[in-house]
Amino acid sequence: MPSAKVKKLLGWYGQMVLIREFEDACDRLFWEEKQITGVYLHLYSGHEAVGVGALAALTERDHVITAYRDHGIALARGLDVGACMAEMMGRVDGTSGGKGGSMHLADRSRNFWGGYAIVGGHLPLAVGIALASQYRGEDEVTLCFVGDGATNNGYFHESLNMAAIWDLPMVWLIENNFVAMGTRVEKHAGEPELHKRAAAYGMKSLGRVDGQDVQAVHDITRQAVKYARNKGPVLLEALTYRYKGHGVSDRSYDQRFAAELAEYRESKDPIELLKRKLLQAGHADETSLGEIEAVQQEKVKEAVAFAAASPAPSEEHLYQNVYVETERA
Ligand SMILES: Cc1ncc(C[n+]2csc(CCOP(=O)(O)OP(=O)(O)O)c2C)c(N)n1
Repeated sequence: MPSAKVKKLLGWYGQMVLIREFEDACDRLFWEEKQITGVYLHLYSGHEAVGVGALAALTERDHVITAYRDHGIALARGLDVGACMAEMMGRVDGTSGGKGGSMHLADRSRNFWGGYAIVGGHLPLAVGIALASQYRGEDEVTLCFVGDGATNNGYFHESLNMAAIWDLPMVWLIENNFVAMGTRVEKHAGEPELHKRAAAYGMKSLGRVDGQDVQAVHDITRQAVKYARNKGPVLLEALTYRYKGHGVSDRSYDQRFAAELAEYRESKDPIELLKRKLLQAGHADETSLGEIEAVQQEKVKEAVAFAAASPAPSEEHLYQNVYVETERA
């Protein structure tokens, strides 16, 4: 029987493979099979260790919110794979009834608040969620993922400032993949060491972590969550790498960043790094990891079949969740 620690690592391996497989399927469903349509599809491939490592540091009662690169975070939070895929395809069984699409996965039952398209727009919402926890005296932490580009948005300043002055129980986790659409962090940020921004708000910073190392991300996020639960907000920065273009409309990323992409894929891939660690420590062999991979591939296959069989929302759905129904006195 594997120890609890090994079980945890194997679980993370499975989650990371699930995310990679899910994103590969989305890519295929968009470009080849044309079952995912529209102009927005931002894949999480390459970032897996950040989402998986960080979310493993939360309890179920904690809250999670992110931007539009949300598939991997939704899956790591345990959202139903079929419902996520149905949302991608705009089907009624999707997490948002098929009306949100790729950028708007959400599930209140898991305290996963989405999925937001406006850069930085979810940061004030994160403050609101954490303020509600504090106001109600609930022992909950809000984890907010932030893109490197989003740190230059006015929302970032206002939200971190408010979190600091109100001592809100929150963790701000910057996923620095070095590029905002196509602009490198050194070109878009006056201070490219983004974790240093905490100083401007008198906020606790835990500095930078290697976002390709799932264990390292987990350890530092655990520390951050503990601090946030007892003392107040924390900022930390994970260095990671995006394998695909900004979204499906970004067609030249592969050529522009070819050398760096190859380097990450060959020697810094988060899944391969964990695989190597498991093999070297004798915690797993190729066969047992292959079995885990096959289970995740099957899950994605079933999710695609489930989504394909789900109908599109009807005209009546168009009017649902638009206005709050209230009783008139
Ligand atoms: C307020 C606003 N400005 C601009 C955009 C267009 N836009 C979409 S994503 C993006 C870049 C954000 O990059 P980053 O925060 O680093 O996230 P990443 O895509 O790397 O995950 C921009 C400028 C937008 N959606 N919202």
